[in-house]
Amino acid sequence: FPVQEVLTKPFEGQKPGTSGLRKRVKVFQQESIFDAIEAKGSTLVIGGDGRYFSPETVHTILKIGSANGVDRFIVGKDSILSTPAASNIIRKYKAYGGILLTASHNPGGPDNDFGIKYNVSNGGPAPESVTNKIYEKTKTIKKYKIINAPQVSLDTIGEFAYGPSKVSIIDSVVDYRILLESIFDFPLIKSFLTSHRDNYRVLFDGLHGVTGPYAHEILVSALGLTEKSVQNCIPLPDFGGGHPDPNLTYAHSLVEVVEREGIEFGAASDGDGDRNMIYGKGAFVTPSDSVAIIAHWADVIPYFKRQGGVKGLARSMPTSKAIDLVAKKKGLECFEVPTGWKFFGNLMDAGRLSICGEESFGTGSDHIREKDGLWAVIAWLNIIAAANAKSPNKLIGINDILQAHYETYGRSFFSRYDYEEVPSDGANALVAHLNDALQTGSLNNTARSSRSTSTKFTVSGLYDFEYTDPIDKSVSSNQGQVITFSDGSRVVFRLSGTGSQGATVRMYVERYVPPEAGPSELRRDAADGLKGLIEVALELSKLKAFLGREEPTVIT
Ligand code: VG1
Ligand code: CO
Repeated sequence: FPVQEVLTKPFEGQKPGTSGLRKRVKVFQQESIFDAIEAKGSTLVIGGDGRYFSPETVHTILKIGSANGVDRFIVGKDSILSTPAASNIIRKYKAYGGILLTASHNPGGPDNDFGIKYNVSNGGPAPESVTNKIYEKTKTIKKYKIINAPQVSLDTIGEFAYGPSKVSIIDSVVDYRILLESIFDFPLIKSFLTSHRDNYRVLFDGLHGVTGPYAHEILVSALGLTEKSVQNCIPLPDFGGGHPDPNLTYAHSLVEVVEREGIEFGAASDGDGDRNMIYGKGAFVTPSDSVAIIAHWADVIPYFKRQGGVKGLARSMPTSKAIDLVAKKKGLECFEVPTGWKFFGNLMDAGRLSICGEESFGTGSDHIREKDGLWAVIAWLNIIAAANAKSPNKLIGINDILQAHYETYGRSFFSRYDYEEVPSDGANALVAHLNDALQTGSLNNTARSSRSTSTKFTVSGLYDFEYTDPIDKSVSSNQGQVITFSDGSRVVFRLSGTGSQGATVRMYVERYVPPEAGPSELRRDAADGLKGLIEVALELSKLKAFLGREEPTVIT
């Protein structure tokens, strides 16, 4: 297998975003990962969500990686490894890094998206120092090395020589099951679910993403649920034409069945398995609450007991401050990082962070270095089983857990408006408008009343979020513009870093209501509780005029 050098040229627009590089399949070119890392003599993990173009890309990576001196490739069978499973494999087998073929929840297929995430040896997404280096190489690349090896089959578990390297095809799910079994109280969950087969039903929807086989293994094989408790659990290259994003808009296949059959506990995950949604009949858990609740209940999860308790908590900046209140009550450190899981890794590696989350349906802990969809689902089942063990006479469900939480901590009403694929000019003008207000202070102390609710909101400040990593002191600027109000409410504007077409603007709104407000206030519908603030935010930002959009594409 002689190594050949192939001439090439730089391609534009290869800068990895919030979580890897995402492009339409048709424009996906090549990446310069191997020029930016020291792969020689190393072990690399390869996997992904099984989307269209994945097997072809695995072969390309094997050929280029081998020519660059990679010693061993650990590849998920059929090129499948969920993002959390891959993070676990990298850590468990002490690999140098991993290449994940996924564009997460973006639709797949020949006319949709493909993507590449590169993870480093702690199992987490490459930090900006690494992605910047890769990006620099994409701008100057002139040639790459490749060996001319024949295609190998990815569908049989086993080990074989590949040019100068070795390839191990591994079972995609077994290590992950072992991991979750070591974290949660499986016997407790299993006994609760088996004794409530008829009045506490579970439904998991894989949305034809990568999580299906994992969910089947854990819910059916390990926890003893019936086949009826999982649906859409066969990974498909185009996700069955769907949009594998676990929220109330895109996961309608779950919402429909949960509502129709009155299922008590429903859940879904995204294309690559790192996101989750918890949704039972009439009970939606907003991700910002979900992570706060898991943190509150952490002592029923054996993993955290074994660790000697929870070390610290964290959230991404736009995520609601519900978790901050749990941290305060428990006397724990709480960090606010920019959007993107890569910012949690250093804190975890330094032993200062155990549980964290993002409003975008990402929840996780330091058991790996990625957000973890099924981890969150099983965490919730563990909490529900534990709560019921303490309540022999009344069945405790999702809503009971939520209401009890609000009564203790108060409630942070939270919502996100996404304006997808808007013209870049409009998005930039919106950013400029807010920057101007920031510099001149023109919005400070302006009071606006919402027309429909007549609640008054007074601007108390406006800033551009910048983060200094407490561990390596690296600085990330321009991570979102925040307007704060005198009642503690806040609105955040951010440009998405994961889109593949045009610009996507996200507006995040948060309003806190203390426990004293009483049950009827605390129980309000989120849209209702936020109505006034949203009106004021849209007016102050002039968003509709800048973006030329009346309504957002998605509301979560
Ligand atoms: C979005 C989310 C962010 C998340 C990222 C990757 O990024 O807002 O919270 O970490 O997706 O998730 P952005 O830049 O578009 O807002 V995944 O499951 O798509 O890897
Ligand atoms: Co994802």
